[in-house]
Amino acid sequence: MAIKQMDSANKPISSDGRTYHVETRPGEVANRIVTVGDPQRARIMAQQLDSLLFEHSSHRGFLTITGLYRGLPLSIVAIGMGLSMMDFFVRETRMVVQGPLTIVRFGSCGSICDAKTGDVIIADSAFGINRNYDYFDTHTGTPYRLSSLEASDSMLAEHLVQQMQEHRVGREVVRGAVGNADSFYGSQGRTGDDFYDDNDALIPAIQEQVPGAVALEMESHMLFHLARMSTGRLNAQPPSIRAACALLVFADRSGNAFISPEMSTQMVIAATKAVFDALVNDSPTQDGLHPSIGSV
Ligand code: R1P
Ligand code: URA
Repeated sequence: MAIKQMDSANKPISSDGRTYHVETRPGEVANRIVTVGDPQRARIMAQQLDSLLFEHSSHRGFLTITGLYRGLPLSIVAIGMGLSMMDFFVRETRMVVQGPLTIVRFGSCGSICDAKTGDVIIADSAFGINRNYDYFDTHTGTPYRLSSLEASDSMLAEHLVQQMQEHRVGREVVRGAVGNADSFYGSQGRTGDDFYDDNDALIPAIQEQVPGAVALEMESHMLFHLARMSTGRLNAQPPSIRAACALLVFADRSGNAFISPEMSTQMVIAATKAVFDALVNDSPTQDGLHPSIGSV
């Protein structure tokens, strides 16, 4: 798609009403959203919607698919990877959807607890793991900074646990705190000789400093933080966004194992209805799709 003229620098919206990066506009995105990293995962999940209403791939790599599930509008948005992509997605989606938003991140992670590949992790909370750039010059402080915990929406997380168990997804459903790293490599404690990362002690430090830390990934803390900040002003109530996160264990960091492509696809297929059902069984949200949206 050709890049469109934007109407402002503060909140760029194109002449046809689309946000600059995600490229959706009012009426195209549902109040219930599943966000994933991998667009292929979004397409596999979309096959379990009852009908498709809308699909758009943005020039910056966001894929939005909206359809009906059990008669209710539901969107799946693939965002790619990392904190910035989650930030673009949450903020630009907030610009185009009216009323409360309920967002479930359905992603993959590396386990730093007993959970093995094929298990499911539900985040009760998330914390940030950020590279301390100054440390690499000054050697003062620590090479990585851990933030305090940011809670998920407890009711939504509970629905995810129940649905994963009801749909018998994975061997075990494990709950705990998820570390949201700013890299797949250095700040998740992956070691090697190409870069100076000083991260040999990172995973043990996380396990010591964050009791209940179960997994590492790259978006959940940003999602939970923005959800809590979705009040607009300090201490205003209530937030307009509620968020939770379900993760498939792709990497077992203590056992040094990685999931097979076949098993990861099977698990996505098995978990899709659990994630959808958790969203539609959650407290009713306003349904704000534009009536002009037809079938795709
Ligand atoms: C890294 O491989 C990616 O996988 C995880 C991480 O958070 C990161 O985005 O999640 P997704 O599978 O949802 O992308
Ligand atoms: N995603 C991550 O961010 N880390 C892992 O180890 C596996 C998936």
